[in-house]
Amino acid sequence: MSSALTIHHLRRSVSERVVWLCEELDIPYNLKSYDRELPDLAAPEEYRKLHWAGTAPIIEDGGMVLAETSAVFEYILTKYANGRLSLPPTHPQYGDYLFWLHRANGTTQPGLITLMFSRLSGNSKEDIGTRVTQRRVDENFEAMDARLAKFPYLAGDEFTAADCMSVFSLTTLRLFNPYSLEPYPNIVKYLERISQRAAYKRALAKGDPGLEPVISAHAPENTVW
Ligand SMILES: N[C@@H](CCC(=O)N[C@@H](CS)C(=O)NCC(=O)O)C(=O)O
Repeated sequence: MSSALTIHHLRRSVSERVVWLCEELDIPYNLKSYDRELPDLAAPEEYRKLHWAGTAPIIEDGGMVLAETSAVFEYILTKYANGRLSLPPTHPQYGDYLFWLHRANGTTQPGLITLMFSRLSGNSKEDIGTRVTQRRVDENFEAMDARLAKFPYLAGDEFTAADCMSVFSLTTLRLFNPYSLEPYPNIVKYLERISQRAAYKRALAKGDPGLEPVISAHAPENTVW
């Protein structure tokens, strides 16, 4: 079915989150998928021409072209969700919802990417940037694990867009930065629950056919680099 909304999805990338969000919302969209290119696993030129940012995700809606996951999420949630997958300001867990929604792209994902490039550059784990980032990432996972010991989802009792924002950094990203989740049993149980969601399965099947959800506690061995 043709729709006004098009998701330009770079396979094995954060744009997986947008495909999943639309599947959870059950809204119609056109999916255009692209592969990364060697040697840097960058988006292809065709993709980079869509928006000056050149990074996934990019969506089009009517004549509008939008990049940056947080902006894309806000756009889709505001325009198409009719209140679904977010909590209203009157909800007691509204603050938690906002925190985890924004924590994903504000801190978790940039921290993990910094560690990935640090490792690929051969930096010592004792370099100040690596050391400080590793501490922040560890603290982040400890807090996330403690949260998920008390609640089934990051916002709390309900599955929300905060989960759709956060899961990539815990799963597919580990193909690029293969870290272990063994110290965080509640995160691992959470990923098991997430992987059972029909919309998550559909999103991976459509956007990244053949990709097994990276939900095991140990660091994956079949990495991309
Ligand atoms: N903060 C940005 C980060 C986007 C980003 O770095 N996307 C990566 C995929 S995980 C990308 O497009 N890489 C390919 C490239 O830089 O050419 C967002 O969430 O939209």
